[in-house]
Amino acid sequence: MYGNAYIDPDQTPNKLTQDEDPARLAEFEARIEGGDKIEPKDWMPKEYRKQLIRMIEQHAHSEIIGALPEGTWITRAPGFRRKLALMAKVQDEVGHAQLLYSAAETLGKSREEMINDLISGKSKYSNVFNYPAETWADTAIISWLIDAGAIVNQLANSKGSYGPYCRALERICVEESFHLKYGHDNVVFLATGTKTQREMVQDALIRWWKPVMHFFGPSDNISVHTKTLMKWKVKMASNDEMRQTFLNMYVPKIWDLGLVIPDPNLKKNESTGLWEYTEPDWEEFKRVINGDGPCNKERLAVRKYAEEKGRWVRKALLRKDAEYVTPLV
Ligand code: BYC
Repeated sequence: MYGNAYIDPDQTPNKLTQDEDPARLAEFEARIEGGDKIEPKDWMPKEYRKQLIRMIEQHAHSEIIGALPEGTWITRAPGFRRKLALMAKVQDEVGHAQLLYSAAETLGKSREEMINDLISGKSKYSNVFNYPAETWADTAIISWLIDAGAIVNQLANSKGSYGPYCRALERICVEESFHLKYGHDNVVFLATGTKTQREMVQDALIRWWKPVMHFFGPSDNISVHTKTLMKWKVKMASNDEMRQTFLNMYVPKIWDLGLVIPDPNLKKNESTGLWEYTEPDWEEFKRVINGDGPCNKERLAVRKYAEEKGRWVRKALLRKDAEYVTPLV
């Protein structure tokens, strides 16, 4: 376990707010307690701003990088209808990134800085997108189970305290619910298909189960930011609570399809109502989110390429480079 490596004594809630005006802080916290939305021009503690930028920026990066594993299958999708649906989904994910970058920009960090921090490896993005989509069945599992996990997280947090993030999440959830149906349809098709198709989807589930369990973040006893973020209603449930909600909703559906989840300890404890499972390998999680997963280098290389090759378009749009601008006569 890497647990204590994460605990930073400067991150305790008292230390985080001790340099703030106590009266303003109390007023701010009372607003949050009363269910108000905080808007960009409102006063907010520095740490609230910093935490929101970190989380929304990571979320935006996850959407834009998350378009890549499935995106690699557009040219190989089985059939024209599936190709169209996958293109629309991937396009949606990139659109989510745009919404989220805009929400993060309201807090004072420019999009350029955020993209630079992504490409340089300074900012994180979701662990799951550092794994390859080896077969078409992997894209089905991603669209079903990762989108499902994202909806669990986003639906809860859309009721949170920061207005622009909540509004972006509401809209994203509507689109994600189509992705979930699309993913479910693909998984059902494979799971009820030929022997080869059933084996393909079973193998994909085996590959993705571990990253999916990691997706909700480290267990509550070792999560660094949960306490502060829940106090300020940025996160509306803890990592373990979200993982439990997901297991409760989706394990029965997976079992209904006759698929085997690769965890012999997975079962619902009927007396507590909670799912029991093998503790995820948090050392592996830590390695992957810090740059040492199977596809980290490839993912960032693609983003870097897109950034460099698209520079002239951005310049032209911003009219910073006359060479590319059609004169308005
Ligand atoms: N991956 O204190 P903790 C999608 C980091 S995309 C990577 O618990 P927190 C989709 C965490 O950042 C939707 N890193 O953190 C797109 C922290 O490191 P730093 C993705 C993770 O913030 C395309 C450290 O671990 N969803 O749906 O309280 C196709 C300690 O963690 C992860 C979002 O981004 C992770 N999974 O809680 C298909 C949701 N988990 O920053 C689908 C927005 C933790 O101190 N984010 N870390 O260096 C959140 O809700 C929260 O940030 C988390 C983590 C629940 C993920």
